[in-house]
Amino acid sequence: MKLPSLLVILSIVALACSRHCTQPRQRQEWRTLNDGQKRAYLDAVVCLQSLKSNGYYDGAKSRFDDFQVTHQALTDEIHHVGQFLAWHRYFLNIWEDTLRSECGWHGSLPYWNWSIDIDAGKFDQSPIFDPHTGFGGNGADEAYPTAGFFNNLTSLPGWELSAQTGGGCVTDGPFANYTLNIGPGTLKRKHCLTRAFNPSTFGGITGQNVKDTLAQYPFETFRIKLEGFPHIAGFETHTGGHLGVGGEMGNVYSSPGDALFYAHHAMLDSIWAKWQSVNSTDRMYQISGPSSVNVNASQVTLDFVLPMTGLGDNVPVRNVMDIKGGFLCYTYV
Ligand SMILES: *[C@@H]1O[C@H](CO)[C@@H](O)[C@H](O)[C@H]1NC(C)=O
Ligand SMILES: *[C@@H]1O[C@H](CO)[C@@H](O)[C@H](O)[C@H]1NC(C)=O
Ligand SMILES: *[C@@H]1O[C@H](CO)[C@@H](O)[C@H](O)[C@H]1NC(C)=O
Ligand SMILES: *[C@@H]1O[C@H](CO)[C@@H](O)[C@H](O)[C@H]1NC(C)=O
Ligand SMILES: *[C@@H]1O[C@H](CO)[C@@H](O)[C@H](O)[C@H]1NC(C)=O
Ligand SMILES: [Cu+2]
Repeated sequence: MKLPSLLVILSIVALACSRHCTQPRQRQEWRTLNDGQKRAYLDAVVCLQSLKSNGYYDGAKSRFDDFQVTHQALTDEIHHVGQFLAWHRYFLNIWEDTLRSECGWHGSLPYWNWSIDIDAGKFDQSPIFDPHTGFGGNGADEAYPTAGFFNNLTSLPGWELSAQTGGGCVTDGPFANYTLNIGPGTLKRKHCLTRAFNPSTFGGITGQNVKDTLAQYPFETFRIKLEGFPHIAGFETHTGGHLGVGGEMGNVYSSPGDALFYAHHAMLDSIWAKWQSVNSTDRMYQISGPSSVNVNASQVTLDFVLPMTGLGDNVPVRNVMDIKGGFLCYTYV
């Protein structure tokens, strides 16, 4: 055998091995981390906020902004479409990788099981809002010029603005006093991180509603139930978590400005992974739904390429279907 062809074979073998997932990262529920692990994650996020932007978009100043601005720019292509879950899964993975590679963090992305808090009737007292070992609490009780889910809160059925508390800047925890450069909504304006807890959305994130979501079949009804509005009126897991926290998290464009976004979406991703694992032969590679919000859009397929505008490579949906497939390598515990 000639040397060049041997090299080709060796590199194919090496590539196949590197794509093999032998030690998946263990993504844990927030409250199962010890205080040191919680701090390490929050410190890594603060680190990302202090690193300089790679300059993908005007207006992004930090590496943290790079993530938020990517989501903001792509919002109309990645929500209310068949690739909604796939895109967010991939986005979270880049976030997790970046915290590790650029901020020296050694952990796995934590998820937030809000059902534990809702079912106990103690949303406000969730350890995830702890000022010292969490993300800080509700916004101050004051009006702040922030934009709602579609830059217009009143357009959401079931939304009771009167039930809202807070609304102003978050005043404790690691992100108090942090100045966001991207958002609110589609804007790029310096502002504080806001939250506005709203119990009128909590029905979307109960343990029962997670069960009801998992019971959907096929993928088409599952993804519609999970994403919720505007496919269906009222609140589901996706919208319930976003608008239950409210403020920046309540805006479909700029929500990654609140680091809770990643813990919330990891929970949604875990629900999808659980749904897939019920019968992976049948469900692992099920994907459907329109590939854009345009009228008569074609159906999304496994070959549909997820846009990442430089934050990461653009990859086909197929690559992110299996969380232990090799391109991705993690699991939920
Ligand atoms: C989330 O919490 C609910 C309510 O306690 C529980 O039934 C469910 O098993 C939990 N799920 C995960 C993935 O932790
Ligand atoms: C907000 O929604 C209401 C009710 O759907 C609508 O009348 C109003 O024009 C919207 N405002 C903006 C700024 O989009
Ligand atoms: C935020 O700023 C205020 C006023 O400067 C200060 O009192 C407070 O300690 C700061 N909070 C944090 C968490 O840095
Ligand atoms: C899983 O799905 C495959 C393919 O559709 C099917 O043949 C099989 O019976 C399913 N297994 C179970 C346990 O439902
Ligand atoms: C969508 O498809 C329908 C039925 O084929 C057609 O009548 C309509 O003109 C199409 N709309 C657009 C915007 O392409
Ligand atoms: Cu999103």
